[in-house]
Amino acid sequence: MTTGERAGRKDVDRLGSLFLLGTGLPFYLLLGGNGMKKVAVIMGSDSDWPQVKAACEQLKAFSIPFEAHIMSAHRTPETAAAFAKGAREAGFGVIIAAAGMAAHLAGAMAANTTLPVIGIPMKGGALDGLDALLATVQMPSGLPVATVALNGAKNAAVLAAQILAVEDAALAGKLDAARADMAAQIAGKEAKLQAELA
Ligand code: RP5
Repeated sequence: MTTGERAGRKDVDRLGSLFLLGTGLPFYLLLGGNGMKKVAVIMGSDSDWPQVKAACEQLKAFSIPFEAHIMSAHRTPETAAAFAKGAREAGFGVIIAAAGMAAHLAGAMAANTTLPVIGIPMKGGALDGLDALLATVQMPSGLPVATVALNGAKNAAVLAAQILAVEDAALAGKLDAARADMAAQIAGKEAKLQAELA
């Protein structure tokens, strides 16, 4: 295991400790949740965590309650299917699923729930993620997976927030504020460029 993988594993362990602290009310208080639906962040391996943690950071920034778990469409198929089948009942509103190579995790989640599923194809392996991208995005008709870019963990979290914000005006306000921040940053960069050209 590389140093990066070890660091990622520690973060996953710390997240695991958070879940132990409270699967109910204390967990919501800890992450600033307000009763809104939770987001599930599922990854196929701990080797995905260094990239996937950006989704968790973005969810935290929006104060969206979430759980992160490692489960695999191939290595732990029963666990993954059971999680997806019980996700709505467990209070989840969106599932994010990240996997690389023969990336069937998001599709396996979608096969077992009608909650919206967002797939993150992970870069890596002999084909450097093209295989994961196609496996995640090319779902059969009637079973969609909303697929973000390779390693697009942050966008997966933003899309999950946008889905939850359909019924949550406060969260919609946070999304508007984030857009305004982005526009202000671009305006600053444009001003800097024009100053340099003048
Ligand atoms: C996928 O295989 C995982 O999601 C990961 O992206 C990839 C490699 O997994 P490890 O061999 O590093 O556990 O299932």
